Amino acid sequence: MTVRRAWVGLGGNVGDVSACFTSALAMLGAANGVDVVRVSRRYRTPAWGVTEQADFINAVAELATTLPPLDVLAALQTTERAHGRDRAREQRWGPRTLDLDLLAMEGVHLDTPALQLPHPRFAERAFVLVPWAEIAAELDVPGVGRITDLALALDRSGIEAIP
Ligand code: PH2
Ligand code: MG
Ligand code: MG
Repeated sequence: MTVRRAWVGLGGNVGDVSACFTSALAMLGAANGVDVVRVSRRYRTPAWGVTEQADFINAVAELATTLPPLDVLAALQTTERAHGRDRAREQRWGPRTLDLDLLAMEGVHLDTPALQLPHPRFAERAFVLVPWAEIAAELDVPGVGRITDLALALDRSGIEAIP
C-alpha cells in the first residue's frame, strides 16, 4: 500500500484553540490509515482576509497516510465538525473554532471542484508558510516552490510562535 506524506494547516480563533488543536490531532491520528508524524509549534497570527476579528492561532501538521485525497479531506471535515465547526453559519474568512486545510500530498496534483492540490493559495499566506517551514523547510512543492523560500518572500510581521 502506498504511504504518502500530506500536510495540513490548522487554524482557529474562537474558544480554546490550542486545546482544540490537541484534540483534533488526536482524532486525526486515530483515523484508519492516518498517522500524525510531526506538528509545528502554534503561532499567533494577525487575522488575514477579514481583519476586524481576533488573532488566529495557526500550526501545520505532517501526516503519513494510505488514504486517497478525498478520504483525507473527509477525515478533516469530520474532525472540524466534531470541534464545533458549522459551515452553514460562518462568514467567509470570518471567525471559526477549527479550520483544517489540506495543503499538499506527495505526488498528488488534483484540480476538482471538491479539492485542489496543492492548495491553490497557500503561497500567499504567511500564517501557513511560517509554521510549515518549521517542519518541512526543504520541501519543494512542484509548480510552487520551496517552503522556506516562499515563507521568506512574504511579510511575516506580527506572526509569533507561542512559547
Ligand atoms: N483563516 C481564515 C481567515 N483568516 N487569518 C489567519 N491569520 N489565519 C487563518 O487560519 C485564517 C485567517 C479562514 O479560514
Ligand atoms: Mg483556511
Ligand atoms: Mg478550510
